[in-house]
Amino acid sequence: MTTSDLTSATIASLPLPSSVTEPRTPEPDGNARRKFRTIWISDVHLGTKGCNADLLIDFLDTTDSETMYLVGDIIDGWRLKKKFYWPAAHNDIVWRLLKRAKRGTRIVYIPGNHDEMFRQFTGLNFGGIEIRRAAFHDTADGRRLMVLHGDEFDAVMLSHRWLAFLGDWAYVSVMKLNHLVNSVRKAMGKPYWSLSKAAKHKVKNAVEFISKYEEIVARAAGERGVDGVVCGHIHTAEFRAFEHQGRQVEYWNDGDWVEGCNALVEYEDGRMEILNWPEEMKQREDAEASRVLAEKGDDRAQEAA
Ligand SMILES: [Mn+2]
Repeated sequence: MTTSDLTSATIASLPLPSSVTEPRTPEPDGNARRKFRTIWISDVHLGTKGCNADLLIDFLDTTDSETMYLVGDIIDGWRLKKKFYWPAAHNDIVWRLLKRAKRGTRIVYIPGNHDEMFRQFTGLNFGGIEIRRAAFHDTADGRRLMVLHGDEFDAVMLSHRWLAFLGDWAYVSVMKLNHLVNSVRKAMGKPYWSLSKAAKHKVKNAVEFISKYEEIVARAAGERGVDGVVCGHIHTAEFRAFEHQGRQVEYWNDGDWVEGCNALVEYEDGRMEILNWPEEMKQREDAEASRVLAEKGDDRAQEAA
């Protein structure tokens, strides 16, 4: 066969794998999507078993926005390097993001520490997805928000991380001690001694760590002179209002898709909200169930008439 035999018909008949052009789970048509001005998601950790890919696919299939920020740790390069794990659903997510950009959503990807290999491409554009080290977002009501992943503050948090480690060490020690003490108590015929005090100590340490992180990030935003900050990294969705030199500074964390499954959204008027996707799905299913029930009720009423 010469090259001239390679007509377009021959090329068209070549068996191309369908996964190249279409996702495993087909994308539903886009008319019924909830429209937002902006969507922020982060800490998806594609390439790990922890990623709740099906929930994220549901989120992507039922929402749309003018702008979308991918606020880091979208792909977990650290884990992928150790062990390759890439199910079809993870491909479907990448496919959907590229498709979204093609449909006209402005997508800004700010790599985090787990996908830092993409930071070298800062300023470039892949399939309509802009790669940035950080970004500034102007809300519809005129607030300026700094958008970054948030690992930038790890060095500042180091002393506090030691505190958290200490808490952990203390907890493990107390557990061991608790076991020993209770063996002795049991031998002496005495009842079990509660662990709750030690557990509370550990929880208190984690809460203090998160609280301190939020404070440090908000202060950095305040020093930059912006109205607020959007970040991810610590897998804890949160809104807090801080005061910095007599001005209000907003702290928004868009959460993660490993534990919480949250997204941060901005409505057309600039109002912002943290969505918990499992809750949103439940509300949608409940609404659907009551709609079906109401229809059945109507049918019965008609039958009776
Ligand atoms: Mn991170």
